[in-house]
Amino acid sequence: MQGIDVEFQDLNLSNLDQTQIHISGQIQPHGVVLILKEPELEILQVSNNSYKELGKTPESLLGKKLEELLDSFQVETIKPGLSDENLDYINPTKFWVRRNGDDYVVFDGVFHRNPDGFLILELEPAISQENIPFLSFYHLARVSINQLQETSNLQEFCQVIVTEVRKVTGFDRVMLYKFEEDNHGTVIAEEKEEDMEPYLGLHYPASDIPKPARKLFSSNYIRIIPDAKTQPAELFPLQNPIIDRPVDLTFSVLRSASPCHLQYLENMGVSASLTISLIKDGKLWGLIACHHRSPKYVSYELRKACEFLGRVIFAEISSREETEDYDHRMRLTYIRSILIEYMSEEEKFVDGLVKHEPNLLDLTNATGAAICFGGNWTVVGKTPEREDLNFLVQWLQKNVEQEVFATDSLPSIYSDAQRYKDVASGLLAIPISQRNFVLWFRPEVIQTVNWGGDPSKAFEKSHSEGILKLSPRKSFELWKETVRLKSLPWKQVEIKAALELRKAIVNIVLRQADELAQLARDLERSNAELKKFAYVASHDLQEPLNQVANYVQLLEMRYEEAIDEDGKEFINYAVEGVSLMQTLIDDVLAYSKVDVQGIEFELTEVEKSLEKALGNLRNRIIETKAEITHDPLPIVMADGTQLMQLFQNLIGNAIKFRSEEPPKIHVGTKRIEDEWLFWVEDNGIGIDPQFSDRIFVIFQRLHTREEYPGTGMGLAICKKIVECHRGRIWVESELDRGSTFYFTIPVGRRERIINGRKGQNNPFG
Ligand code: BLA
Repeated sequence: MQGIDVEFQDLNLSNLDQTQIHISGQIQPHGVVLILKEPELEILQVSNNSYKELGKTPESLLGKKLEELLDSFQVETIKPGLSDENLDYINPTKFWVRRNGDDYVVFDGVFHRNPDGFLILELEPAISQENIPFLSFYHLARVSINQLQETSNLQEFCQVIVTEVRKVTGFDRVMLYKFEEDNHGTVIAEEKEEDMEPYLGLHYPASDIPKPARKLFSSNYIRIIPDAKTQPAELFPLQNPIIDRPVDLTFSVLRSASPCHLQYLENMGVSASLTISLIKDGKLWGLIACHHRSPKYVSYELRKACEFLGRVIFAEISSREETEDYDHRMRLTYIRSILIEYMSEEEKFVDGLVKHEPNLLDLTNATGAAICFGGNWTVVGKTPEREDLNFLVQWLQKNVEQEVFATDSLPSIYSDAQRYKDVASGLLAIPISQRNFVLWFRPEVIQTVNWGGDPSKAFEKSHSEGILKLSPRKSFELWKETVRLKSLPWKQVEIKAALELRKAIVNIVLRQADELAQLARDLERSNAELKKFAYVASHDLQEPLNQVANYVQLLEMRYEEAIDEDGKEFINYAVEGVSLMQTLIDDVLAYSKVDVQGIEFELTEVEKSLEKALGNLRNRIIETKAEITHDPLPIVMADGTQLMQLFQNLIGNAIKFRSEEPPKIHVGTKRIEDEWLFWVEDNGIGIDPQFSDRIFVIFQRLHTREEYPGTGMGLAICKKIVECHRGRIWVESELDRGSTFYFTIPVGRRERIINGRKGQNNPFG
């Protein structure tokens, strides 16, 4: 609201919201209010216009019983009705009051019990000329409802309501006033005298009908001000003698409207008004507001008929609104179910939301959408730049706690968004978890809103006798506002659809996390089993194996004479078997020992590891006349012993699977981005490419043991070593053309260095 400084604005609004209009003690002077004590119906308070209306001074009535005013015959007829909770059955009752001699006045008497527990009788002069015979509720409602059923849309329907209400009440102007989300309101249908200025389509600020007033309308469905210009009457005494304070007049039909509102009506040129509340789902949805330029009295029956009409008709409005929503809702439900299906079919559920038709955009009728998941953005349609998205998410993390957040004016609450208002003036967001979000966007749509008077000057302040007084604006002339930085609003069904999608995503993410955890558990279990096996192998198998070896040797020594050639051959087989088993056990042990936790990362000179491996292979190198060369080798973060074992296995294989020629082996290296690539190239027998994956699998052999001895564990161990260093290993080869084994080792990363046990003075930091 421009033109009003913040402090003053706050002061005003809180004033507006605290006015206690229901306990003012003031009533409209065309009727008389009596506060009664039950069961004797003693008069505790009476409005101070009693002499004018009833010919009796307030003082003369206090402490008297009701029958002294109305005579006992009339009171006896209503007494049975008063014993009922629901006083509607006796409302209204016609009462004859003798003013003077034979001067009788007829009143419509209406009873209610107020929140303090008092019985309140309100007497309004009966209006005989309004006693239209065809005016039964049934007739009124039937005519109107028949009309209503012929209308096809909500707009037309609202128009029929105002036409019908105007027809039966004769007000100069009848409007349907609908409250918006922020409590400001719009006239959505109007029927009026031709010479009056139209209010149709105009918006009115929330402060025109302050919160206490709106609250009252939710319990009191119909209110009349027949003459806004009269001076109110007051209850006498003002304080109720039993509770020592003014009584609550919430449900009173004669309660005087607040001076502010009376001024409002005067400024609008209105003398009489009738207002009917329209309640949907327990909330004030709107009002039927009737204006008359001159004073106008409306009988209790007619008012009730209008209230009835309002309720019946409004039930129909609600159900129409819902049907209009229904088709949209069904379509969104359908889209959601398809998205869920896509999500569960895709490997990454996010792809399911954007790759197909319909996609995320269709779910909320957005022009852009972005998903932040696991630190990555996936976008569809028009969205802000990644960098802007990152900042936006940070802002959401700080400011949004609920499961769904929607705004049609992001730039007005997050100023950064002004730069990209053309794609994201509207934002609908669902947090999936602390860091993961789905966001939908809508562009700015510049709109013109027509206000009934300048909304920034909705009311004025004035000081009289040191008291701050608020008065409504004088001019209700059309005031055009250009609204910028706003998108079309998100509909409730769309927000709900987003919320439903959130549930589905959360389920999918949870399920995937569950599957991952299960995989990790399986892996851990198989590792544990392997370790257990290795332990058993090394201890339990070793014992009997030693025993077999020892006894076979003993047999050979002691019975050398007795055993023939065949027997010796058999013993040899047994010894070979034992030694093969020994190697197998050693290899399985070696394999099981390679695991991430066991790795000692440190700065390792690769050359040193290679040299050690060559040292271990010395005999075989000499035997086979192998020629081994290498590039200058780097320093890497690795476990030196395992690196040595890796080279030993790879070079050992190159020698073992040599061709006719003496082996020529080269160890090469090259830095590729943040990895070191190493290779061991030989001129051996090569490997058929179809087996290039199989050779790395535990216990897999391509050749018989007779051709090439070994357990088939070597390359499996190599693979495990490389993988524990977060690298990859593969082979490129062709039969008879030699093989090249490649593997990578990532260059040392900072976190690894910091977490590493011995890596304090590291050159890669
Ligand atoms: C009440 N204000 C109302 C009511 C309406 C409006 C319909 C209910 C009237 C009733 O219950 O009989 C406003 N009337 C409108 C609007 C249109 C219309 C928007 O015809 C549009 C066509 N109002 C102000 C300011 C104050 C204020 C500045 O503008 C307070 C300082 C107060 N309005 C106010 C109060 C009531 C009210 C207190 C309740 C009246 C009462 O029941 O006592």
